[in-house]
Amino acid sequence: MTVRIIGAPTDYGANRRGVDMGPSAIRYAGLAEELADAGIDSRDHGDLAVPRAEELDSDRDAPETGSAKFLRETADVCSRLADEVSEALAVGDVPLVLGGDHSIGIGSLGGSARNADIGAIWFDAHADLNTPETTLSGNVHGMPLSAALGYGAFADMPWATAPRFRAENLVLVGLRSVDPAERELIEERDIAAYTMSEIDDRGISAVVEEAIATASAGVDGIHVSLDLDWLDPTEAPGVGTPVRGGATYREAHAAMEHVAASGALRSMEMVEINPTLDQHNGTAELATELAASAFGKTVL
Ligand code: 4U7
Ligand code: MN
Ligand code: MN
Ligand code: MN
Repeated sequence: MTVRIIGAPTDYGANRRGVDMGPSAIRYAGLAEELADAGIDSRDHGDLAVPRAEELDSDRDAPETGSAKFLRETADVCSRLADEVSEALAVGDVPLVLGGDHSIGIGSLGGSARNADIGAIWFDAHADLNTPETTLSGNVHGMPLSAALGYGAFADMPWATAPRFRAENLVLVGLRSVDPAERELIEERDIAAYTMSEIDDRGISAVVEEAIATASAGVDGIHVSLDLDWLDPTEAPGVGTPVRGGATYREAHAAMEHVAASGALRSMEMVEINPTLDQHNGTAELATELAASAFGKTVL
């Protein structure tokens, strides 16, 4: 197995600038070395070209994109990202996408689901299920799952992954900040969702084992999306939308180790690292360790 590293340095989807430096920070933290030390082969395919917000004439609130800021630019990056991800899979590599804000999940899911049926586990403090109609912020990093599943105004978008990725194979893990409209959608579409309280009560291993079973049921493999704000801000301060009460260092590793043991991992992404808010690149370093665990690093 070769892990193919693909950088997607976007910040279109988030309010706070700086998350576009995520891919550099993760590489600088030693991703390639961390994987190599764990005996995991990797190849870095560099970054997608992403025009800076400053060079675009795009109006953040262009009427045709409604309340989804930079939707056209996001769609463009995500369609190129989907191509890269599906090309990697076509030659037998496992794509590891480095964000960037979480809107790039649209491209990762789209590429992973192009020639296979997939499930997804979304490790995140947030549900990322807003639509242009329900969003309170207009930020697309809060909407990638609705975009991929074709909800609301996203119904007619070309990037919808249906029927190869369905809500019944989506599992949200680590929730502690969910908007009212997202709560309704989770209920309405019967999406599997685990809050931090449930992790407190049942333990991370039981929750993640169940999540893997649900996500992988009847599909070819799973996409793992790791929003670093899933972790507690004491462990991962370098994120744009921190929420207290997240996963611990050890819980996060245990979760990734279960992912590795499942043998179901098809593609992965690590998103939302904002180096301008980080402490000594610690959040990016943590991301490199978690990637190694997800791809099968063992101690003995
Ligand atoms: B992230 C939010 F309103 N729900 O839609 C929104 F709370 O990718 C936050 O998970 C979204 O970090 C967070 O803007 C997106 C908000
Ligand atoms: Mn989040
Ligand atoms: Mn997210
Ligand atoms: Mn965020």
